Amino acid sequence: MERWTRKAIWIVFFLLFFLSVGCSTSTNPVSPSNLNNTDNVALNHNEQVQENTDNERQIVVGFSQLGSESDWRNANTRSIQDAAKEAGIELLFANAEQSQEKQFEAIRSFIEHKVDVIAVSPVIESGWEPILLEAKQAGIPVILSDRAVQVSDPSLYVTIIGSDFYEEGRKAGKYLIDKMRNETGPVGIVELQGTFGSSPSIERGRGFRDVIKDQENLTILQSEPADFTYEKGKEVMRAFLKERGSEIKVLFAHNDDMALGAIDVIEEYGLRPGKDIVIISVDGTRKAFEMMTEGKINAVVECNPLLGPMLMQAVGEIIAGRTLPKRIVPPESVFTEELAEKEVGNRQY
Ligand code: GZL
Repeated sequence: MERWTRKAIWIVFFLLFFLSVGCSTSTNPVSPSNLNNTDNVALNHNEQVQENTDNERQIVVGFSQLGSESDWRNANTRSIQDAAKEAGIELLFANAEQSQEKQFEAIRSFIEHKVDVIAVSPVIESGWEPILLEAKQAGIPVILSDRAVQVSDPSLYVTIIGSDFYEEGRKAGKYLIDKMRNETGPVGIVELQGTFGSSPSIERGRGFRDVIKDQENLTILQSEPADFTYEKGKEVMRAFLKERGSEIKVLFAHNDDMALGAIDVIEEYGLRPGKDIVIISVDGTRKAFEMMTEGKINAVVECNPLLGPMLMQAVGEIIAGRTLPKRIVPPESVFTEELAEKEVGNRQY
């Protein structure tokens, strides 16, 4: 073989070698030193994903939704499904219908499927350490959507995208103090709690109590879980009226569906919701705004279910190997009956 031919072959070989090395190394913009160990999980996983993504593989997110108990929940599901589609992300969706065990099963199936990111809206706060450890050991980052978990090791999830439920409870309490500022007599309150053991129920109740605790005329007569549903709200409010009747001057409902159920039984009982019984609710669904325009609900503390775009943005940040804040809180407000007419047409859920 001619000398110059051999030289040409070597040159081509070295060119091909350096070209192949150059395009396969994924460069992460974030150095491992400034990541905590969850982010390291994300980083290690991202190197794998980065190589896959180089080959144009679609990102896959496994999402364990807790149920379909309320208008808020259904709007939350639609928002996440629509945002995944918009972002070109494949969403594996599992509805647990209020069962934590089904959420664990769904997460195990996501791990087996080797999804890129797991998102979960935890039905209750407790019991999450083991399954979140399984996800971490599999190198799959977890994002909490909507509700929180109680874990000793916060590195078990990358971030939580959800409302400040404690602040929502405080807003409800502040509204009530202002609403009752001219009331001298005792003001009996009943409270429809959400799902027992869930972070919104625990925190809304805590925030509400912290704000009203020094108001001598405000007394919580009864407080029971009603699972964030319309039917259970009717059932528990009916029991409250049977036991406490006209002592009840205020209802604090942890969500609109329970408030709507309570309104129906208050009217059956012969009292006027929003007048004989002041009603404060949480979420801000269109139905609640319609009740406010009719004067049957006095105030709604908004809780934003439209978390889909923020969730998919967070997925993108993780895949790119960037770190995220430990908490992402959506914008939300408080609406009173005076504002309802103007706002009802703007409601997206
Ligand atoms: C709050 C969410 C709650 C809503 C309810 O972020 O978890 O669950 O307030 C829903 O309507 O059922």
